[in-house]
Amino acid sequence: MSRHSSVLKAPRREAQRLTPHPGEPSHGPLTAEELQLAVRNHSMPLEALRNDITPAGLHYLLNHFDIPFIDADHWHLRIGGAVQRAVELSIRALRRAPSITLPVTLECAGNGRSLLTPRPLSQPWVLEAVGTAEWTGVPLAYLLTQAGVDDDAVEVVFTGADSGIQGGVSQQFARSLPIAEALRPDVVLAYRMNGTALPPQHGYPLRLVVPGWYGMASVKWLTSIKVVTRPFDGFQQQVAYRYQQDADDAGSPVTWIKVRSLMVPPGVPDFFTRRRILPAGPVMLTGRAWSGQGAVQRVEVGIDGKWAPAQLERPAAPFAWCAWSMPWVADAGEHELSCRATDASGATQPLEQVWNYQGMGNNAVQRILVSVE
Ligand SMILES: Nc1nc2c(c(=O)[nH]1)N[C@H]1C(S)=C(S)[C@@H](COP(=O)(O)O)O[C@H]1N2
Ligand SMILES: [Mo]
Repeated sequence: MSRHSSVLKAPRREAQRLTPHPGEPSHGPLTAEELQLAVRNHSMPLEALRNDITPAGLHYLLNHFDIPFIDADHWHLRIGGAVQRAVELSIRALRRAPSITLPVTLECAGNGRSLLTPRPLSQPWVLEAVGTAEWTGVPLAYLLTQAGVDDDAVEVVFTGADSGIQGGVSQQFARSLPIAEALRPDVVLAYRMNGTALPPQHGYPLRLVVPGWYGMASVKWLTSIKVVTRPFDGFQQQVAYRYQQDADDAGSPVTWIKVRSLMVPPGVPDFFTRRRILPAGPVMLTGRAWSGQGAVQRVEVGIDGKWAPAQLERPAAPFAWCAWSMPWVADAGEHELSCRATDASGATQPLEQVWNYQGMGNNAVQRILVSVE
């Protein structure tokens, strides 16, 4: 018996040794596994920062497992657990319920990960894992109130239809929210994105959208909502999405989006290096800024390390990004452009990366090299 099981275990150990351990930091070049994830999960091209609302096809995408194939006619949302009236709702019933529409900036918590040294092995985002869509759906609070949340409830667990294995753990993608967050009036169960049906890759037929929180909270392909009386200990809650110093550090949970700004790279790119080339003279530098921790209050633009305030527009909604602009007269030569936002909590983007083991919340300032001719 023991001989048999050791024979069975041997190839598995081998496989573990050959496959890079996700999350393990690397000083090496990009791996085939990272490339594989990068082509499945795309970011938003920086030029799309010009749009108030990101067209669905340009919105960033992050799917841990496969996109589930769901027939909405046979799909139901279960709401249960510590509630007085458990229900099962069809998509038609959800579309008949009161709805809200609101623009929300979503950003992946791993945005900026590939810029860290050493680099945590996972989806290798650069800077642009962000997008702002207009989400339409039923306020979660409406359905929870109808179901009647028990007094001893502490969290609400959201489970998606997608499943797979991560960190050796077989799972359906699931995340929880504290009760108080779940009852916020702007947390929405969305069945429309930018005025049309949710695309398959963004959670068809129904997803959660939690304004202000990093993207992992906004569970896609929802199948069940369960009110619980103990904190949820699922993989995506207790193991993934934590600010940790090393593998053994319990760390702290990733929650609200940190303040960040990005600039539309001016001029035109060199195809392969993406380095920018632009003519000398006046140019309007533009971009967007956002934060889940308080309204953006200031954006500064750095030209070769000298900072000056940009003009800020009002955001369309509390958790939608705001536009900023600053005129610059480009003189011939090589320049480094950057931008840095500060929010109402007083938080400012760091000039240097703050490293953590999973590569979470790296909101260090963007730097763009330009050649002015
Ligand atoms: N069911 C499910 N929901 C999910 C995910 C997932 O893999 N499965 N990824 C999460 C993560 S990490 C992010 S950043 C956002 C991305 O949403 P988007 O692809 O619509 O931009 O979805 C979240 N919801
Ligand atoms: Mo994410």
